[in-house]
Amino acid sequence: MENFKSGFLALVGKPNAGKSTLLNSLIQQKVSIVSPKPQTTRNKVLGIWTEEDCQMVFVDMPGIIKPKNTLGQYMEKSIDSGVRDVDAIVYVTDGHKGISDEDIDLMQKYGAKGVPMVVVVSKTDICQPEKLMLELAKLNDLDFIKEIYCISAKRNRNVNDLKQGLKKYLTDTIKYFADDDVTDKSQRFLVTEIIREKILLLCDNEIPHGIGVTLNKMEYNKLKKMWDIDANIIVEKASHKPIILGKQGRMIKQIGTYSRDSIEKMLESKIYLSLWIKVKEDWRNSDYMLKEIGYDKKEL
Ligand SMILES: Nc1nc2c(ncn2[C@@H]2O[C@H](COP(=O)(O)OP(=O)(O)OP(=O)(O)O)[C@@H](O)[C@H]2O)c(=O)[nH]1
Ligand SMILES: [Mg+2]
Repeated sequence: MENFKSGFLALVGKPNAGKSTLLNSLIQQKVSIVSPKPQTTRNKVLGIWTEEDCQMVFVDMPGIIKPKNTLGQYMEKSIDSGVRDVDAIVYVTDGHKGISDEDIDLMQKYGAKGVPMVVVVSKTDICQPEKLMLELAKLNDLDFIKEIYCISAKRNRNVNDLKQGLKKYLTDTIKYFADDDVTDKSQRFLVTEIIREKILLLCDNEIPHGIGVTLNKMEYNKLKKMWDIDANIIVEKASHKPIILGKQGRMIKQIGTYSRDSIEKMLESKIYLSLWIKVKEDWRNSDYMLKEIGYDKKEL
């Protein structure tokens, strides 16, 4: 089609800024997991929005942190490769928490890459308007910022304006994905992410950060008309196992119930879910385990 425009738009920012919530809101589908805990997203997740005359590929990134282990280093590399060759960088900041010096430094770092930068101030539904004005004043001298949008992804406020506004940055004419594609991730990946999301939601301490989820089996049982899913929850210390298990198995049961609910909605089918807890000491520094959760050294 003539005048067809396409391109990649990267969502970057500190952990917990609201990038994944924004991604889901932009494409009106849940493909990236969201939680109140920082460092929820670990892998780059694409969210694809296709219209008759354009295709926008949003790249949701892990929040930017100083790496503490091999997983952290992979996450950092994946952000650096993710902002390469994009048409615009969308820097997301949490308007409620406020724009920090670190945010400004990161905007300067990514703004210096020669790629247009758009700043999104998120969570305006919980910001006081007067405070928001003060926050925005911090951006006054940053000439490299092309535009600023104040949005609430949770309430879908201004998200469409942002999407329309981003269309002007698209530079390609190729249709990268089929009309009905919403993400580059497989259903298998999404299943493991949903389970991790529920653990992040239900466990209220540091343990969720040391957790990985892998699949042993995901098969459709034609006779029973349901998916049979068997997954491992990997913990990095033996002492974490009883916490995930909970008193009389209550925690793992709840993780299972919540996960099943969300996975059934995604697959639009009944599922049978088995969860196992496995201890793999220091797995966040193991290349083998990192490959299992989708980080292949060769692809970075
Ligand atoms: N009130 C409000 N909360 C929001 C909004 N957007 C995101 N949140 C909440 O902020 C928290 C973090 O959201 P995420 O989308 O997971 O943040 P993220 O930037 O992807 O975080 P990482 O993946 O850790 O980098 C969650 O509890 C969200 O529900 C918003 O517009 N309004
Ligand atoms: Mg995220």
